[in-house]
Amino acid sequence: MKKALITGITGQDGSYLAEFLLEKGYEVHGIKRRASLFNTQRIDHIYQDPHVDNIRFRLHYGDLSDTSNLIRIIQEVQPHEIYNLAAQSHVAVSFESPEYTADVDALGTLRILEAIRILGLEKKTRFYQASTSELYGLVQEVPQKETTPFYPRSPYAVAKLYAYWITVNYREAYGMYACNGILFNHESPRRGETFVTRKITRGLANIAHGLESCLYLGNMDALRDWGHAKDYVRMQWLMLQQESAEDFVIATGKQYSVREFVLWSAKELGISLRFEGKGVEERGVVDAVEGKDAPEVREGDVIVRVDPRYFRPTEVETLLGDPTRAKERLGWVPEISVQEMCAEMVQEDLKIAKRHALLKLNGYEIPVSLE
Ligand code: NDP
Ligand code: GDR
Repeated sequence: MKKALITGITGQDGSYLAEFLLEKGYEVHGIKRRASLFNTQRIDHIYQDPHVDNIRFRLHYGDLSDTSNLIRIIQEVQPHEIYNLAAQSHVAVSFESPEYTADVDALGTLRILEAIRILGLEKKTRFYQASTSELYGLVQEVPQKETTPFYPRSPYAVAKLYAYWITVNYREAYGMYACNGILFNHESPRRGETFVTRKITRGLANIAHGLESCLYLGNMDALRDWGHAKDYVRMQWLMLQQESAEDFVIATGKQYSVREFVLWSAKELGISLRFEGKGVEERGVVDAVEGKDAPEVREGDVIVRVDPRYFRPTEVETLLGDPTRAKERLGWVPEISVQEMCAEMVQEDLKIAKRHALLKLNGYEIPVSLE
């Protein structure tokens, strides 16, 4: 039986990848950080009781900043495949915590590669590194492909640049099967609440149910190439099944603005939005409300405002990927469109908002944070 070790298993991608590998018959091991709360919501449905025999899913406490811990876990598990998905993954937060981001996202990757080498697993263990379209930052070519020069624009992207190159270096220096998936933004109902798509679907669903009154956003002109996380984890696995390790851009090849994502979400909720003004004056106005899913929004309410607090010191204005190589060599094409994904996210957040609204109606106050 093949064994996989996933760092970042409690995150969006980690949870989908774990599901995918379990379905493929793998024994799946995951590294989970110790936290004061369980923090396993995304994987609770696949959790298996460790007291039972022959389970195929195990969690290990660990942290990418802890070398000895990583060596011990990798020695214990002896994985055929390691998927390094753990990271301080929020670009804006990386400006607040640049050193921590570098430690985890850059050196964390080095620590795993070194552990593989120290343990003499270079020929046994295949390594996948979660690289990112943020490497392109200030874009040098449109669309971005594997050969496009990098120009990182945040401490997060600079840390990931180190991780990208150290992965390439270990492949070349030690003959390891180590590769980078340069993934463009991918989202899902399991997306962290502070990334823009989820912030929008969650915020508007809450507004529709009277739980919040206004959604505050930063740069709504930012352009992104958004895909669905389920499509992207399939590719992460495919990248480790090839004859030799190669780096791939994974994207949809289509680009939309944050503003468009707001409009699709509002439409799915039956709210008609109109934007007015420029910059911080920009407003979203409710024209009309249709359908019973949006009972609390009144005509004329301002429900979207720009808050410069969410602007970044250096912004990545536009990203558009060219997935031709992945299509040709891996036979990979995304199956879920961004509009379908947006609708799915809105519907899932509506369910949560409805539950919260019901609790509120019965006297239980739910704190809602839209950071
Ligand atoms: P998430 O933020 O949802 O998940 C990150 C995971 O990393 C969580 O499980 C988190 O644990 C864990 N983690 C954070 N810090 C540490 C640490 N010090 N030690 C161990 N684990 C840690 O990210 P995604 O699932 O969206 O992304 C997965 C990877 O892909 C990340 O590396 C990200 O940078 C990269 N990426 C993501 C893209 C996207 O659009 N989603 C695009 C391109 C790259 P906890 O739950 O405890 O916080
Ligand atoms: P990104 O994703 O920075 O591309 O990184 P995010 O969803 O945070 O931002 C996308 C764009 O939206 C703009 N934006 C806002 N962003 C947030 N978070 N909150 C806001 O209120 C807001 N308003 C506008 C941003 O300025 C940006 O231009 C994600 C992460 O998953 C990384 O880990 C990953 O590497 C890249 O995608 C590819």
